[in-house]
Amino acid sequence: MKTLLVYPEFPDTYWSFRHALSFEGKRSAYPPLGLLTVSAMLPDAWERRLVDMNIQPLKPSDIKWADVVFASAMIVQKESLRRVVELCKAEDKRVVIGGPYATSGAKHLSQADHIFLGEAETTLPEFVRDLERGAAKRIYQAAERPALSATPIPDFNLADLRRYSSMPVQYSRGCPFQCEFCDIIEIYGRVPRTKSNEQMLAELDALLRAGWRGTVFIVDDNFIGNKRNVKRLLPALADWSERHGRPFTFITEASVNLAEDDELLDGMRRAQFRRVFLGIETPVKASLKEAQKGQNIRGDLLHSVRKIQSYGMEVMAGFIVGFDNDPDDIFERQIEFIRESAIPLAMVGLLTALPDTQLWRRLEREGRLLLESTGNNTDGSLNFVPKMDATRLVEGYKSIMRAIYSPGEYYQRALDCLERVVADSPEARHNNFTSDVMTLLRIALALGVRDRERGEFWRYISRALTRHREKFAEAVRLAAVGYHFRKLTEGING
Ligand code: B12
Ligand code: SF4
Repeated sequence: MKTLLVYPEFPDTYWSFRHALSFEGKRSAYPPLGLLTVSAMLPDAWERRLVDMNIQPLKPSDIKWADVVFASAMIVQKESLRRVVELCKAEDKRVVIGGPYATSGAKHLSQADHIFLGEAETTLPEFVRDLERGAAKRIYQAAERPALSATPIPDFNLADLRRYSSMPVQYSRGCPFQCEFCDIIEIYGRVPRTKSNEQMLAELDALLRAGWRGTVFIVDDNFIGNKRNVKRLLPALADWSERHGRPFTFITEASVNLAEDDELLDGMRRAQFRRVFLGIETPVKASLKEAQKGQNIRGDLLHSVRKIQSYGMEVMAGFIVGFDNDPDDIFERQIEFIRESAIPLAMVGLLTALPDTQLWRRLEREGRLLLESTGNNTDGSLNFVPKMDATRLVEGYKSIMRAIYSPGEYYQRALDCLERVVADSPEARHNNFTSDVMTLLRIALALGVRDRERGEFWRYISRALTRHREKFAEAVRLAAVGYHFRKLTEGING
């Protein structure tokens, strides 16, 4: 069976990092882990090819080659997915779809032959058996959420790893919290399931064998969802890292209560975690309460951020405006918080009701739902009727983005972050010396010569060199990412 695995295109969003990636000569941040995992679950005898449309076009010859096409997508890729399905059906190919969008938006994908709802560890082997006896069903949904012991090592070799800036691995699925807007707990459940230490280390071995060095993103929605197991993993991870000469630097996502646990923080520092994404959402307690985000109300959020930074980890964070309880001065308060927290990468979005979430159900009951979300919470579109005047909300949102990504504000946060985050060794590098120099030259040319804000760039670089010479590579990386965010902000502000 010739199997074509297709990952549809993302729009140009904050998360695409496209403007920053081009400096490194890369087109995309991560290969599609869902499809690499699905590929590893297929029978050995099946031939496979991957087309990640974020780095290469889907050619008619790819479709013609295939007997069956597997596609995976998030909601934000839905338009591209729809086109992929149409193209493949025009060639009369069997099309199988899965992933988060298929799970929550399957009703819109009527053209696909087979739809996988949720995780595929138990349903994919069932589908292969059904297909072989000519009785494959249209919908596959697992009766229960699978234990991750059934998850194989992803087929990393299927992707051309050199085209990406980082590699993804997954340790756990699910999160114990119950934030109202969150679809993770609907898709992956509230009981975090983890892989074993052996599974995780085997995945890292596989990445190492595939030639990878550099950043590895542990894509869990909440890496510390199962604290007991994570505390067992971290020493093994630190030990693996030392034995292999620290080839990887880790990034992950975690809930804010990470700051309450020194043992975890210390374990993460030893295991080479350098960046962590937190769901902070808002400094307004009434809005956090409305979002059922009790874990963010317990302590002082600014203090929590500072504490995590003191363990050598840069904090990135998500922020949201549009809660019913947001006060009139919410926009100024978010700007102030982001400034004081020294979080360079602040992903501010408008509240979005994703399908099948508690928020979706409440807004539906209240008659406030408008349409399905675009999936991109930074494009300035609202899919529900907010309490605040909608125009004021969207304008206020844009004003936050303009303020926090103006060069002066951004570079100051980056410098404050470099000051606070002290790591005991440099980050693992993916590129060799020559490509590092090329990257630096491209950044200097774009930000230091062509950009109208070049004065701010050189002021930042000279301050970074005087105060944080040993972190020069970090300072340059932050400048590149800041440039990406500024370019997109200019886009949403017209
Ligand atoms: C890594 C990640 C990213 C990476 C994507 C990298 C990449 N190339 O894949 C980055 C950081 C770029 C990203 C960005 C965004 N992301 Co994202 N992301 C994730 C995250 C944390 C992990 C994805 C992953 O690798 N999972 C591990 C794999 C193994 O799991 P899986 O994909 O679910 O695959 C399993 C099954 O679904 C199934 N399966 C998957 N595909 C297929 C296909 C077939 C044919 C079959 C049979 C089965 C199958 O089999 C697998 C094994 O069981 C998920 C959360 C999560 N827990 O999955 C969010 C998530 C997918 N992202 C989400 C969102 C909303 C976004 C953004 C829109 C955020 C934003 N507001 O801007 C952006 C959009 C991207 C862009 N450029 O604009 C949502 C999607 C919601 C939805 N219903 O579609 C999720 C669920 C998180 C969330 N709740 O916010 N993301
Ligand atoms: S902490 Fe994050 S992953 Fe967990 S329920 Fe809240 S938003 Fe979802």
